[in-house]
Amino acid sequence: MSTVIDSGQVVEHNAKIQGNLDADYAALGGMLARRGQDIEQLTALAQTFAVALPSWGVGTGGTRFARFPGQGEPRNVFEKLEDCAVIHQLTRATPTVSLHFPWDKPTDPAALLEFAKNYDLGFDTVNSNTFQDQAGQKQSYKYGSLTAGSAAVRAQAVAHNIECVELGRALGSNGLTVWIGDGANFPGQHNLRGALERYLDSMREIYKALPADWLMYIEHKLFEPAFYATTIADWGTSFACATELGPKAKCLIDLGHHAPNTNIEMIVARLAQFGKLGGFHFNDSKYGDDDLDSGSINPFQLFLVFNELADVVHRDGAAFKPSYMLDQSHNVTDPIESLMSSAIEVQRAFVQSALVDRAALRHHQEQNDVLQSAQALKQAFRTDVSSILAMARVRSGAAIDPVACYRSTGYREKVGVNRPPKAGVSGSGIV
Ligand code: PSV
Ligand code: MN
Repeated sequence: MSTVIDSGQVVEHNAKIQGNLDADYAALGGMLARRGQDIEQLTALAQTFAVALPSWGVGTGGTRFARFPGQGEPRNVFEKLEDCAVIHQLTRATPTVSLHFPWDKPTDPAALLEFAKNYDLGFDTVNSNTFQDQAGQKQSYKYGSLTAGSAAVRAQAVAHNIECVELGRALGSNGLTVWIGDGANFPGQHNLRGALERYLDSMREIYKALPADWLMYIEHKLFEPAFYATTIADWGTSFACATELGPKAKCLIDLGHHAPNTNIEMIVARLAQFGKLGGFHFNDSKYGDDDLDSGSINPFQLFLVFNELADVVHRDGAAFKPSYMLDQSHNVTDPIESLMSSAIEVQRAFVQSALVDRAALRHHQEQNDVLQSAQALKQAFRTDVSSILAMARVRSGAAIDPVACYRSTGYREKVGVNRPPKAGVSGSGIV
């Protein structure tokens, strides 16, 4: 196995601050012990956490308007994997990458798989793209893809998704995420029911092509690029479609794809209750956006989502394994730093949710002791588990402070020299 960053640099970084971490860890351990909680168990749990990286997140995105390219942006899928390898090396929380086709389409999947394995990376769910036209494509998606009125357009979109499954299979993936931008910008633009009927017909074709051990993830999004009626706009439509398609179809929740103030943790509870919660795209947002770093705006919401997930594990056992992925891409921070921070924030919520005393919470709920019920959650959320996360990283061979360690290596400056930008080419995939 190779590492992108010299592992000696990580050891050197850790050595300088290990003493501080040990002191913080001992203090937190003592406090948790008084609450009857074992810090060692929590650290071991933190070490099991994994979230997939979005290949498109290591480039700088355009968010809503212009794209401001960053220094040393990856120009192809191999360079994207190098950046992902840095993130995983320094956090040990991101062992897989979610690819997006055709942006990341490999000419030789076996060589790409080998390249990834050499950096101790694997491939998570693959993503299809029928939300923009690609060079050389016969039909245009301007008026829809899987829902289009034209049978030829739909056939092209179905064939692309099936190709994604084949590519994913060659890369060891076992899931296909389907997000379509289809919808209408004006009342009357299309028949609302007809569009969904065509979507289901197309999805049935893709479903038939899924290997036995694959899942298909249906990702809903309230609006954008359609501004009047997005075909798969909400979890209700997603749930209905997943139910209609069969057991291999599940719903994927992208945290940013809801109206402000939507109770996302309740959507989590509902989908889990009915066996259709497939996975997540983690990010944060304040308005209708879906690209900010996890936990940067509403960390309590992220905690409440994980609180529901912990409740499902408590009820159904560890067999419940939804797919965790990050989905973010903006252009004011170094994407490697932002993705490391996001992975750690999601891991933080995961560990905090394990601090909730479920028996006590249940007791307070049964007694209708509303204040204590709320406090049971707040106490867990307010507990600073940073030293648990850092200790988990050290024990897994990662960095105590991934951002500081990354900056000390000068990686960004080095790739800035080795990866001169190509005029007019967006390496990120997002325009
Ligand atoms: C759409 O906004 C989305 O969340 C989907 O997951 C896409 O695949 C991804 O962003 C990249 O455009
Ligand atoms: Mn998404």
